[in-house]
Amino acid sequence: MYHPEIETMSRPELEKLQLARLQQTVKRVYEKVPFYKEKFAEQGITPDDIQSLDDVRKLPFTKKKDLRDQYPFGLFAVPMDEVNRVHGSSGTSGKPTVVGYTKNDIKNWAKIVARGIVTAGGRKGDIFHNAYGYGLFTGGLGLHYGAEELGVVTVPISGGNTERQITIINDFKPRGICGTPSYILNIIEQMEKMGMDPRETSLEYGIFGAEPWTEEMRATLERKLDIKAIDIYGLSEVMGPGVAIECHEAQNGLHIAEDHFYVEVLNPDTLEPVEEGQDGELVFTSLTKEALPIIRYRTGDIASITREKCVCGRTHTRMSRLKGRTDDMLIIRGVNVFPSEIERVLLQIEGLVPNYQIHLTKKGSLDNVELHVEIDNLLYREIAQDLGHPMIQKLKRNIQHQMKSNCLVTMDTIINQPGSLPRSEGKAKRIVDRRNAETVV
Ligand code: DLL
Repeated sequence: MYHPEIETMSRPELEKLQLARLQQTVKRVYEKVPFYKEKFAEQGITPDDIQSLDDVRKLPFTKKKDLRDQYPFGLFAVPMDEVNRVHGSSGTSGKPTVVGYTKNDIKNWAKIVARGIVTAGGRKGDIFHNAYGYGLFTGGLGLHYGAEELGVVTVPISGGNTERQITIINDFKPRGICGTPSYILNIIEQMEKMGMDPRETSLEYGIFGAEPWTEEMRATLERKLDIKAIDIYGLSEVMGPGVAIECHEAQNGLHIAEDHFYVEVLNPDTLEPVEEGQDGELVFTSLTKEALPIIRYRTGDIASITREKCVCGRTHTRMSRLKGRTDDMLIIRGVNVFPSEIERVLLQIEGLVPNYQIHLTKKGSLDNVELHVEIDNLLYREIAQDLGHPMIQKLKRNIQHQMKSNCLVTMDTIINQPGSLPRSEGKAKRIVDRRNAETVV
């Protein structure tokens, strides 16, 4: 372990630390951020009302919209000459949400990520291939500073230029790799195209996240690369990568860095806490951040938590793999479907590459799902160009049948030729919403 004394702290000790840090954070935002001062006044509270961790529930929520409304720096709690770096997450509305870090924030973040890399099975001296995008996105620099803090040989390759990535992997022989699962798949596919066996690389572990992925995707990545695939979670508003990460010992839930983040799991409709083990929306309060402390940030991410003992010996609460987001649930003719369920089923069907898109269209006045999949050139080499071939038609019927019986919705399946769906270099775009653009009759 990287910080054994913190990672194995008893719950009462940890809670004591959390309360002290929470009180500091609450005081900081109350004094330094007018937005929070107003919100506290609306709720009729002052920092003195926070006397126990349960008192968190008296505090106001923060939403993505609040960051947008305060664009770019309105929620910062320090003067600009103390801000050392900014990051942003790309928004659909054009402008990113901007987050800021003091020198201390960057130091803490690096330590959290260093701890995370060790939790994932990395160690000092490893060669570490960082294929997360460098830039405003927190992935590249977040992992980079953590890797340097730990003392691994950090290869800042960023995303893209896949052939060069492969040359570097072959030549530098990294033990660890990180990137989005969809981009790593893209690298694997390119290796296969070049006649390489991806299982033959020096890689032993991968740290994957920043986008939804399933256990089935994990199995595919582990099998194809012969590595251990570790799930890492985070979001810019709360810090960036490293808010939680799986341990390589159990690969069963992501340990939340609870000395820095206080987690709640709430029913997104009633905003009441759900029972341990039940799914709900993750809500985080930062405990140590200086430039952008955040109170009860509603992530929109759905997961459950457990405080059961973990085989690795760490005591920090584990969150489940993300089940989805409150805003990505599809309602198709009255049936609720999460995209992750579609991925789960698709990846079990032989003959497809693990790359797909879900297109939402209109059929008359009803929402309709078109599932775009791609056949595996390795399995269907002879007939891959002939999409009318009886074997491919049989595959299509099988997909439709599996979807109907697992997701309870009929989905039009469009089989595409090998290599024709877009490949990801960062976060994959799995959902294409064409509902307002056209009407398919
Ligand atoms: O994606 C931070 C990050 C970078 C995490 C690298 C892990 C690795 P944002 O761009 O702000 O930050 O996007 C945050 O991405 O609210 C989730 O919906 C999603 N997400 C992040 N990690 C995972 C994961 C980074 N492991 C949003 N599984 C979050 C599923 C994830 N979704």
